[in-house]
Amino acid sequence: MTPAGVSAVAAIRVSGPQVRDVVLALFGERAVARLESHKARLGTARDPKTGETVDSLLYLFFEGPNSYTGEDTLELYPHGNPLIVRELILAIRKVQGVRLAEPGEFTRRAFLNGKMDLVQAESVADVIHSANRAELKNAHRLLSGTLSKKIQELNEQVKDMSARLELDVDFAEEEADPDYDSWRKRIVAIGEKISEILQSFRGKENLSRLPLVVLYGAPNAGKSSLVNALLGEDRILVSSVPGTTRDFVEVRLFLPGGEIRLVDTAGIADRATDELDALSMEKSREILKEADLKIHVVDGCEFGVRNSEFGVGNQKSTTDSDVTVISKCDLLDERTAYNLQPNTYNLLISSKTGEGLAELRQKMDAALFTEGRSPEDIWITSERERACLAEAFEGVKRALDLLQKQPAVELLAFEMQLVRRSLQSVVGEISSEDILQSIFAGFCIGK
Ligand SMILES: Nc1nc2c(ncn2[C@@H]2O[C@H](COP(=O)(O)OP(=O)(O)OP(=O)(O)O)[C@@H](O)[C@H]2O)c(=O)[nH]1
Ligand SMILES: [Mg+2]
Repeated sequence: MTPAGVSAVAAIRVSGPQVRDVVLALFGERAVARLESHKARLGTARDPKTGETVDSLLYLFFEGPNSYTGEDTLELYPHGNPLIVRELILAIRKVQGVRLAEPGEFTRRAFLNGKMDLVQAESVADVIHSANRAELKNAHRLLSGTLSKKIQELNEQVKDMSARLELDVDFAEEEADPDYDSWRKRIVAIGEKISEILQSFRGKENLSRLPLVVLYGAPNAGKSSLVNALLGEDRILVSSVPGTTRDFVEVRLFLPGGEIRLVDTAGIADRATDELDALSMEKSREILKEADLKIHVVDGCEFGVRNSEFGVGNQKSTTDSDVTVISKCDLLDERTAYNLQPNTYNLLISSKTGEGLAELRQKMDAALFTEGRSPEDIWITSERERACLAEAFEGVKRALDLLQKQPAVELLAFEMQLVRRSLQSVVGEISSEDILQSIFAGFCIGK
């Protein structure tokens, strides 16, 4: 369950009918006799063949069906030394019938054993890979079955309708003309609900893609100092010599809404002093093009001077940045600060005193993460779910078309059956081996 590498503790999951055999092999007969569901125990795991100690560790047993997969499950928490983890896995594999899990196999089993439907199973990957709070919240909603419930309700409505339509087919001769208008209304209502979910699709391409914020400005403006101040540590070299930063430097920063990539660039001057300088500036311009948010850092001292000498209009490049900050405000005397025009910048900041940093964080957060913050929002992220829903929607359109042109109960019943099948495949009531294969192949091993 945990990635490779050294950690305090690692976690390994074993699932299936042989779990008790694994406990027997690692911990002996008494451990099996004392095994209790949902209870953790401390034990010494030994290699079943050599009897050598692998590690002393905590293990946790879940008796099926009350487990993640619905089968007997064992979780082991050895010390996070890769040597131990490897040996422990090798020891477990010496038990007859045990093999390594495939990516997503535990979740796949959970689905096959009815612990969750396919929408929920797919959302597990979203829960793990969501890059910000809004996405994570949505993934949790999907996992809890909020969307599944909506689809099941639709499914019930279509099922009910199909049943009535089929009844009409059977008794067509005895009945008066079917009430086509009321059929139409019901189909329209179903179509609207399907289309609502369809339109909520946002895809996964943004999932796990961190927003990019780029700081830029003249040499010596205080960009690197600002990154350090935001990080709360001296990560990037800072000096009073203009042109200190040559390459762009990327760091990760947590904002309330999620994690971002923050890039410090080489200062951009009007004119390059040498070839290296020109290259640095070129790199800065390149990365700026990819930015989701551009922050222009303007040296407060410079700004004050320029301001009085040339007027505010000289700050030409402020217009195409999203946020402009005036740096080093601790150095500004009152007169200069007073003369600054608030409409040409967004914030006064000081990396030295910390002034304005909280506001800057807030501005970045608002600019990058406000989307999808409304509490009731839920959206689908799975291409597969969208395709099934689109199919259902097409069916609805065909049914409505029929009603308009040449209403025939048999044909209508047939179309609604197709709609129902598409809805069923969204939640996985109908699914094929191929589909399951492609869904779970993208999962992590151990999930
Ligand atoms: N008093 C004060 N000095 C600052 C502040 N921010 C930066 N400085 C100083 O300004 C100088 C330049 O800072 P840097 O952070 O290296 O500037 P930069 O924009 O990264 O410069 P380049 O990498 O050369 O483009 C250093 O001497 C810093 O100590 C601040 O908020 N207050
Ligand atoms: Mg710098």
